Amino acid sequence: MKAVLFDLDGILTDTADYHYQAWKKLGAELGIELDEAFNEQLKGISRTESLALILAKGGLEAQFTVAEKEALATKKNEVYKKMIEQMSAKDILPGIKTLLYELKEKGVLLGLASASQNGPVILEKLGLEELFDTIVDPAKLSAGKPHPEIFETGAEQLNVSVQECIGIEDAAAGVQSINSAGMAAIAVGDETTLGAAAKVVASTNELTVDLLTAVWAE
Ligand code: B16
Ligand code: MG
Repeated sequence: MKAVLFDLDGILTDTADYHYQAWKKLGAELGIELDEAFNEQLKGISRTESLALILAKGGLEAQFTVAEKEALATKKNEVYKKMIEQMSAKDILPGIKTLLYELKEKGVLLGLASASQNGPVILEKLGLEELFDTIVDPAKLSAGKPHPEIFETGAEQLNVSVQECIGIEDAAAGVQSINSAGMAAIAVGDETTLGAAAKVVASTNELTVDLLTAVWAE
């Protein structure tokens, strides 16, 4: 195991809930009600694709021009950015900091494979930016999760093969992306939605170097 590629929202920190609250607010303004089950589909996919799914849910996809959709996505992002303003190291999910430091100590490379364009800002707020050897820029990808490109690019940027990497995700689209890239996937969350991963754990606390090494060696 030479490198670990981390998803951000839902793995390093719980921004997944902020995304949900911000989309819920926009949905309410448009008369579209979102629930947690629907929100599972939004995890790991881009802002534009999330908006498309929400508008489709309300049967409103044909009601807006491209420019109007962009404005709606920006509106959601402004709400989201307000929500993340106060974030700090206290918002790192349990067990993550220890895991990152232990991996670093062992010389394992760390990469961020997040669909979020806010990723670098959040890493900085969490005080984790210096631990990461690379960040994939989601704006430069031709296809987002579940396509493998984001994880393949992470491996390329770190100069390692996909077989030498582990990918960690909390979203079904992300697990599919890792699997399609040919990496071993570890998922955090519910076995029923994330069962395609090589290993599913209930909490980030269970992510240890030993667990990662065991999954990689399988
Ligand atoms: P932004 P991840 C993803 O991040 C989120 O899971 C997803 O809900 C969000 O829409 C996407 O980032 C884009 O985020 O609007 O900040 O660019 O889980 O891949 O780290
Ligand atoms: Mg995520």
